[in-house]
Amino acid sequence: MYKKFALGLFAATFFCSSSFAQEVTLRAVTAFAEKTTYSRGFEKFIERVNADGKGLVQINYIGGPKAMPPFEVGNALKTGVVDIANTTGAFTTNVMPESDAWKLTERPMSELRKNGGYDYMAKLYAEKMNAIFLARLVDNNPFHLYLNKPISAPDLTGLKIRITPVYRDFFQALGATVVQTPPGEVYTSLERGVVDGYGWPITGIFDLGWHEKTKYRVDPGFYTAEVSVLVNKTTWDKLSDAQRAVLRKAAERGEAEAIAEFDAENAKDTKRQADAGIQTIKFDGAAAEAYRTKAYQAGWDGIIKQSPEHGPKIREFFSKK
Ligand code: 173
Repeated sequence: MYKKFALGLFAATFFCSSSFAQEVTLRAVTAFAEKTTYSRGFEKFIERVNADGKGLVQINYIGGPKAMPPFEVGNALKTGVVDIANTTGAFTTNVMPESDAWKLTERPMSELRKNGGYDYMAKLYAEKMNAIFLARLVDNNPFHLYLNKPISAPDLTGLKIRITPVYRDFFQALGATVVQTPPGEVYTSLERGVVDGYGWPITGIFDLGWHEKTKYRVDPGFYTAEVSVLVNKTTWDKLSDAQRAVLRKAAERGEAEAIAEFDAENAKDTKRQADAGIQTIKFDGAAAEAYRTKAYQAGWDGIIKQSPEHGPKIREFFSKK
């Protein structure tokens, strides 16, 4: 697979060193399984580009984690092994630690594009990942803790929980022992009892059958999931204005649709989980408030520790407090 990528890259560099005069085909990967919740927005984006971009720009969808491990996508994009990627900040912290901060946004992208928050992050993506942050396709979609052992207070002492960087600081602050895995290893980890629970958003647990191995969901949720389309900047710089316009148009539509789309999806999957027999462990009132406050506190502490230079600035743009 990688050899094929590398040859393609060589050919692209050799034959079109300055710009893509004719129709160009861009290679795309997604960090989430194909045709599942967190790839769907990207697949719609690709359809729109391929419909609109005839004679200008086309996307060759190589696929998901079977083609490339999720935690390698950031580096593959940076080095130009792929031209476009659908991924989340938690999967690209090896290239840019600040990317995981999107989970802490308390303002929609429409506002962040005006208040300087988008520009600040876009500059970091360009500098650290050689990437254009084109569009956020997932927003308004809280994360939750899912468990197979009941808890009566927000205390995870003695429990082993599957994480990504999204949940690490918060679940550790609650006393958990954490184990990082890509989504593709969650099912077997639950099945073998390697973990007692996992972090994941409110939507998507049915995609890979995890509902079969899940007893409880803890409410309330916390943060908001982010999945976005990134473009290799070297590739982007070679595109014509017309080619970029095709990508921008599909990106803007996708980003504009995300909030309403996830309003509907969140409600749908909440009901589906209840129907599947997943019980809720619910913290109310002051306990819920304390749980969420702790989540954001631990989250920001983690980002600022990873990036003392940019973390505090990003917090000013993203946070309500
Ligand atoms: O849990 C995860 O794998 C994760 O970090 C994530 C991020 C965004 C959407 C879905 C999952």
